[in-house]
Amino acid sequence: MELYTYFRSSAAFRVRIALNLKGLAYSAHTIHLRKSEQRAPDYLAVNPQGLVPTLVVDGQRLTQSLAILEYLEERHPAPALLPADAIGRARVRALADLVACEIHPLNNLRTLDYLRTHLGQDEAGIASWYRHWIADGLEKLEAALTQDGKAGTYCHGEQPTVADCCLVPQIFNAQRFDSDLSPYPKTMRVFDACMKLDAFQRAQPSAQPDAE
Ligand SMILES: N[C@@H](CCC(=O)N[C@@H](CS)C(=O)NCC(=O)O)C(=O)O
Repeated sequence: MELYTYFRSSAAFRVRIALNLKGLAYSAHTIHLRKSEQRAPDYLAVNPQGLVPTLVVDGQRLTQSLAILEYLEERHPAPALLPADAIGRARVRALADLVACEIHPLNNLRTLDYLRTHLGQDEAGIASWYRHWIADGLEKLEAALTQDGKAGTYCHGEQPTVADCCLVPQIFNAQRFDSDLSPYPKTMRVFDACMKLDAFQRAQPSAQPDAE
C-alpha cells in the first residue's frame, strides 16, 4: 500500500495509526501542505479533492480518512478497530465523527487560510478561532466519554478503536495551538494510554520522514 501523507496532517495521522495497529506495511509519499503541493496537478491527478490522505491499494485510490479506516477494517479485520456489537459500533463511529466532522473541518489549513487572506484575520485572531472550536468540540467529546460509562482505558473499553485513531491527532493539534486541555481529564487519560502504544508513537508527526 502507498500512503500520501503529511507529517502534520491529522487526517493522515488517523490512517497511519490504523495501519500500524493492524500491522500493515506501506510506503509513504509526502505532500507538503504548506508548499501547496496538495494543489499541484500531479497530486490532483491522484486525489482531485487536493487533500491528504490518499491510500493506494492495488492501484485503487482511496480518499477520506474515515472511509479508509472502514476499508482497512473490512479488508483486514484483525485486530478489530470497531466493536463486535452494532450499538458499540455506532458509539465508536459517533465519537470518530465528533472529531472528524465537527471539530477538524473548522480548523483545517484551508479554513484558516481563508480567515487570513479573505477575512483579514491576524495570527492572534486565527489562534483564537482555533482554540474556540477545539474547546467547543473537546467539551462535547469529554461529555460523550464520561456520560455512558463505556469508555475504559481507550474511548470504547479496553481496545483501541477508530475513535482513538481520531482523538489522538486532534489532541496533537490542540497542543500545537497551546489549547488548555485541563478541562478534559478523561479525554487526556485516553490520549496518554494511546500514546503508550508503539502504533501511536510511530504514527505521530515527529516520527514521520517529512517531520520538520
Ligand atoms: N475529511 C477529510 C479531510 C482531509 C483533510 O482536510 N486533510 C487536510 C490535512 S489534515 C488537507 O489535506 N488540507 C489541505 C488543505 O486544506 O488545503 C479526511 O478525513 O480525509
